[in-house]
Amino acid sequence: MNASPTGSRSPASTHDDWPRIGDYLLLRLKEAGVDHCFGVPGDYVLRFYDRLCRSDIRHIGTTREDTAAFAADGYARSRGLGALAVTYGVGALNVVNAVAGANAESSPVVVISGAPGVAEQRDDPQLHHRFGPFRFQREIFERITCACAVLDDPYTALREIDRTLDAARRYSRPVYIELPRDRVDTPAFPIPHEPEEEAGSDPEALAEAVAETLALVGRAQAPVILAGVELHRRGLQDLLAGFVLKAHLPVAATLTGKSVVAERQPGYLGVYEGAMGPEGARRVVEEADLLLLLGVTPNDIDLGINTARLDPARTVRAGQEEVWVHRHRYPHVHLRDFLAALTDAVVPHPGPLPDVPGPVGAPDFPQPGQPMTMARMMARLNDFLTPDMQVVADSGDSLFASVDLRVHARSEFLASAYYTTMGFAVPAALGAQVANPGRRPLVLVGDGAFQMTGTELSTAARLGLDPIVIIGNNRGYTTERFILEGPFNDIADWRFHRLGELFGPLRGFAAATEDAFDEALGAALAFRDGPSVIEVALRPDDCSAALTRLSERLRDVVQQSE
Ligand SMILES: Cc1ncc(C[n+]2csc(CCOP(=O)(O)OP(=O)(O)O)c2C)c(N)n1
Ligand SMILES: [Mg+2]
Repeated sequence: MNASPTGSRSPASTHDDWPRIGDYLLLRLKEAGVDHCFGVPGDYVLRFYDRLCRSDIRHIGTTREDTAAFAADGYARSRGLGALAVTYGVGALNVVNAVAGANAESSPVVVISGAPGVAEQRDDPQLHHRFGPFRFQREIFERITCACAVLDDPYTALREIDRTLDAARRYSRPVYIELPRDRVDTPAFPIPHEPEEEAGSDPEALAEAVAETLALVGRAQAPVILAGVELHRRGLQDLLAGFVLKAHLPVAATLTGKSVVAERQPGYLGVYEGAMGPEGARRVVEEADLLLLLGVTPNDIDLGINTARLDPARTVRAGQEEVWVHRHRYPHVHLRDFLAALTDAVVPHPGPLPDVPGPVGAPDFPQPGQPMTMARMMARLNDFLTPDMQVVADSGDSLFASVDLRVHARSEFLASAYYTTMGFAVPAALGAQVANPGRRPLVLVGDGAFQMTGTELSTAARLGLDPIVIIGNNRGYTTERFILEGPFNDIADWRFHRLGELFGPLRGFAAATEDAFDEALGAALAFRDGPSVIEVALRPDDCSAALTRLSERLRDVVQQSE
């Protein structure tokens, strides 16, 4: 769309029965299941904030804009759409990393940015927050979203709102909507909303792909399913669960798809991540004579920094809109249709499901006075996890170690697992709990990542939310230490357990030993009136088994590229 004010028409002043642009945007968001909008106000977006506060959508103020975007991302992963509203320049540019992450991770976040009014932009003045031609901001977001609109023209604004929101849901990716401040209250031409017809699967290609796949499944001795993140983003978890049950096949998940299947069900193998993942899952997946890759995105994290051994000659791969059976490609076959048709026709596989060790608990915990380690913490958390919790992990060892956690039901593990931005977990947990108050977040975060966006804990406290935040304080960037040690990996040693004095009301605990950790965890579980912070003292050189495997691999990569 043309962002230039010269191309836009004047607001229609006489059409008082036409919806106003800002109100229509809010209405359509509400209809799409968005009950909350995160963000920080500023003068270019204040008129929209005024409409927001009069609407059925609740504003959740955050301490920064990037955390608003992380929160909207966490919200979107639960609700199917999340929204944030920020001011021009200083606000919008602050969200670029988080929105790029949502784009990389297929999370449908709606970025609403205020902007100087169309009339104000006309003479190209030097307005505050400007950083170049006015179109620059839209151009930046064009690279990290699937659709952009500048609502400068009242004759097309409503259609543009519909188009962008449809795109966010259809492609499960972020969109950008820029609203000049003098267009918020402008009546706009009410074009009827006609959602774009989604092209369905090609019936013949679908039938052939299903027949070929089922013939292979029928002949295979040891077929295995590998479930990926696309199943979560398209809301296909129930379909997958039905297929797994009827086909009677073992199933593993990728790290980005972790928890897309219930992790405590029979036949669940654990996370497969090549040589970086747990050995049990690796062995069964790599020894399978037929592997069904469902919704798997072949990124380097899921492929264990290219240590995965997946032979295309033994693989069926179903992506969003195509299926590969060995090296034959079936275009225009949608994942949903493929999975549904497979489920209808599959014959249960005979034979027992492989016996892979379940979650590692810690029956001998606590050893009084014993210093905490990452491995023991994860083992203990496996005993404490309850079905009403969702685990939110930040980048760093929190993410890698959580490979060994088994969450209960499906879709209760949130992370920036592929884009791996630090600072995701605390704000994403805020968004996830606002979206789904019935699920209590268990946040796993390193001291470094917490120092980036931990201020959002104060928002959780303000809202009376009760996440349990476990901060692994290893006094620095341990993940980086294992790849390349240097003084740049040391950070300030905060007294995290005293955050309540600043961010409260919240409860803080310091846990250096196993008995202190158990006591803190018990008290945190019982405290439901606000957040709990458990600061776990770790040695700077302590790490999970998964991080040891990863860093060996990354060290090779870093040294090879020198
Ligand atoms: C925004 C961002 N900056 C830098 C990095 C690179 N990085 C990856 S892990 C890491 C260290 C994380 O430290 P901490 O949160 O304390 O976790 P730990 O590794 O100590 O478990 C860094 C700096 C990143 N992933 N994201
Ligand atoms: Mg650290």
